[in-house]
Order: sequence, then C-alpha cells, then structure tokens
Amino acid sequence: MNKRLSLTLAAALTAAAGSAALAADSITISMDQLAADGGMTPAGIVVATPAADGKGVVFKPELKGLPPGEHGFHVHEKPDCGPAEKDGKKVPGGNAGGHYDPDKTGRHAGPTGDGHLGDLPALVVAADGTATAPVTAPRLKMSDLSGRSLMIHAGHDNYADQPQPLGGGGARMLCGVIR
Ligand SMILES: [Cu+2]
Ligand SMILES: [Zn+2]
Repeated sequence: MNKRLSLTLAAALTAAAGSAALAADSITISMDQLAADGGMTPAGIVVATPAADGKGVVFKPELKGLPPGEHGFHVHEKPDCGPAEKDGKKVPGGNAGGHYDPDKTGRHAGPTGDGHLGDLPALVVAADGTATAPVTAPRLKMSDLSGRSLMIHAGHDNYADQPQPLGGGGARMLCGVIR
C-alpha cells in the first residue's frame, strides 16, 4: 500500500469512528405499561439526545394508548421497572426507587428547581392518546442517564412536595430502563 492511499484510508476510518460516536450520543429507551399485577406491555419509546445548545437533554417520546393530559415524568434512580412488594401487595414500578437525586437534596422541586436532578418537565399526552412533544430537561447531562430508569406517572406534576409529595403524580404508569 502506498503512503497516500494509507493516509486516505486512515482519514476515512477516523471519520467513520467520529460518526459512530455521534450516533452513540442518543439513547433509545423502550417504555412498558405497568399493570397492577406487575405485568409489563410495550408502549413505545423515548429517545434521549443532548440539547442543541449543549444545555440539558431532550426526551422525544413516541408513545400511544395513554390517558390524555399532563403526566409526571422523572428519571428514577435504579435500572429496574419491576414491582416492589409492600404490605403483601405489588407496587408497579416500585423497584425503580426514588427520583434521581445525586446531591441528596430530598426535595421534589421540578425541572428548573434545586431539588431532585431527575425532575423533568411534565409529559403531555394529546387527546388521541399519543405523546410526541419533546421534553427538555435543562439541568441533566447525557452522562446522568445510563443505569437509571425513566418513569411516567398516572397523575400530573406540580413540581413541589405540597399538597402531595413528589408532585402528586401518584401511581407509576409507564417505565423504561435506561441502558
Ligand atoms: Cu417518578
Ligand atoms: Zn422529584
């Protein structure tokens, strides 16, 4: 192989490696609907990518069959969507643990607050039951995501611990492990 050809080849390989690294910047999360008995049914995906301005993470949902309206949307601390047992009953999604809170603030303060880092802007489901509107979390980094889970709650999120704890979202409705 002559020198020029090997240099061209090296440049091509470097370019290929570069585009592979770019593709790896997005994470596709498979979401499951959580049943009361602990069962799980696939409900679509959410794709996480770095925000274009370099600040935060954009979550782009492709989900259907959901109750219309706003739903609490959080990164939870553990990569497990299975049910937990409490007082002899199954709690869907309980194994995901609490909201991702690396600074141990112990406070649910919403996407722009100074509490849980896993507090995302609410997910909006349209009247036809689909969710496609992107959600931008300004304080998160892509490096916060792997090894955690993404959760959508049955109820809304008021970004506070009053009048109900954790924004009042209640039951865990959809969950996906973030690989
Ligand atoms: Cu949650
Ligand atoms: Zn929270």
